[in-house]
Amino acid sequence: MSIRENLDISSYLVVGPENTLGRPVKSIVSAAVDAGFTCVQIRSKTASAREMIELTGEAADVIAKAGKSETVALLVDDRLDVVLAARKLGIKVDGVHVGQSDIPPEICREYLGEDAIVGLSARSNELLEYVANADVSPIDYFGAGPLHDTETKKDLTRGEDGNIILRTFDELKKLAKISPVPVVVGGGVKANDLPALKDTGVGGFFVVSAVAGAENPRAAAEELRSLWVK
Ligand code: TZP
Ligand code: MG
Repeated sequence: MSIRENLDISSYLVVGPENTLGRPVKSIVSAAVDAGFTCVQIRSKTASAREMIELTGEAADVIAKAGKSETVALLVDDRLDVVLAARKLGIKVDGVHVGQSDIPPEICREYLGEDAIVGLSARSNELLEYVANADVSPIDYFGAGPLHDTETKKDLTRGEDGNIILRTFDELKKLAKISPVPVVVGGGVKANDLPALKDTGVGGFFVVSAVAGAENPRAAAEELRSLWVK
């Protein structure tokens, strides 16, 4: 079975060099993978293409050394070019995650092929209506958020009142019911959110700071993972 068919978005680490308090990205990836995280996304708004390729290669090595290349998916945020270049260099990278203003998912699918994973951030305003009507044929999952305000993403969508649009657990419950593809939720997610988040029926959580910014990333990842699977 391909990793696409095996896709498990239940515990999803998003990480780049700006999130790790100076520690190597690969050490954070290693902590999460050992703790049982199921997806890793390399995301950086500061790294060059070359650095992104290198970080992706390091993450792929960590996942391979853990014997999890067929079960833990490795994606890159935004950068279809980085995924294509990494693949050319022989790096096992499984797909791309794009947002509403990035390369359209159907184009990512065309370049990456049927076995790749393509994730899409759902629109923030009128989320339920958007997801109910979206063409999900090129994508494997929706990312939705934020649950809370977060320093990690600066361009969060604001409503007419000027406040950041946050997701409620009620809304996520409805979203989980109507979405034709699994939904992974993030944005300020911490361990104490997980019981209620799991109750909504969504497919999983994604975190940056709760692991990459933790004093002990391994212990933090283990706590998050065990709260999700219990
Ligand atoms: N997309 C929506 S919120 C977010 C992304 C990438 C950042 C989440 O980071 P954190 O540190 O877990 O709040
Ligand atoms: Mg993006």
